[in-house]
Amino acid sequence: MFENVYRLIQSHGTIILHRHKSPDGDALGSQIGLKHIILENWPEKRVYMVGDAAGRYAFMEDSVMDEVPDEAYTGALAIVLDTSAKALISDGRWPLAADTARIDHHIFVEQICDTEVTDTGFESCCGLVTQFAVECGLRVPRLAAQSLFTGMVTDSGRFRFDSTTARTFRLAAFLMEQPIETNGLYRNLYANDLEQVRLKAKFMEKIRLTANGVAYIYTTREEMETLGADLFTVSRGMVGVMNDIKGVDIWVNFTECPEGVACELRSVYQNINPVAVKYGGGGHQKASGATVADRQTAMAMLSDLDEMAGTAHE
Ligand SMILES: [Mn+2]
Repeated sequence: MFENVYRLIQSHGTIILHRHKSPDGDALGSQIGLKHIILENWPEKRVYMVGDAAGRYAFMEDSVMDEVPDEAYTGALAIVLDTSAKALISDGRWPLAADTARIDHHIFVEQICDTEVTDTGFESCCGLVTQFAVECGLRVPRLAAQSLFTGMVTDSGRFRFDSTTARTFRLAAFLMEQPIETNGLYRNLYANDLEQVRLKAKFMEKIRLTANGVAYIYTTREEMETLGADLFTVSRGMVGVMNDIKGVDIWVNFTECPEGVACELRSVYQNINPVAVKYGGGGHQKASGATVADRQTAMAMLSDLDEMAGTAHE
């Protein structure tokens, strides 16, 4: 599957690694991981990582991006990782490279590079990069293994999401041949600020249930002003307080915002995406979002979800 990518890497002295904007653990993990696999196996090559800053993943080792002049792209190979669309690539200079390649696990949107390896059967792009190393018999040094493992963990919800397969564990086991530090990794990923823990406690108190057991939280604009937290922190950040409640298989977080009401929908078994789409939103089968005009529309969405919860999923 990776013969062409292997040949491209082998035939270029300079390789510049791109990934999507606002990087997550998988984007950075595949970038850092591939960099150190290349350097370990071809020490004479120059490998650069470009893109916006690591943000909340700045704890990852070697996650500071390189300052690369335009001239570096002349004759170089650019590899785009973990990105499904051109508009999402961080650092738009990738077409300046002599050759381009992409490794990705998202649903196919468009062709971006001359050579592409995309496979939605992988839980993460890090899984694909690990598969590349295994298939090509490349050495994977500790730092590469640590980075790739991080991306596998974050994109698979710590090996919990449906995308997790036997292969995921085989590749994770291969990476764990290296001395990966998991305790510190999980601490960095899951430890919250005390302030955030207190905010979560407030939101747990706000959980309500519909007749058929859909959990929901509704936060008004007045409450938002008192909380002093931004929309993302409340809407995306607090929907998780309804995770893992026995008997609750569908839940939704409503947050009033200047555009109306932000809705974050989640489910364990059922496909709630059509409900999000019906109200002008989108996303995935078990995690979707929409912004509706007002409280009344939000409540109409809630009753649609309640109706769905009333029908057995088996
Ligand atoms: Mn990914």
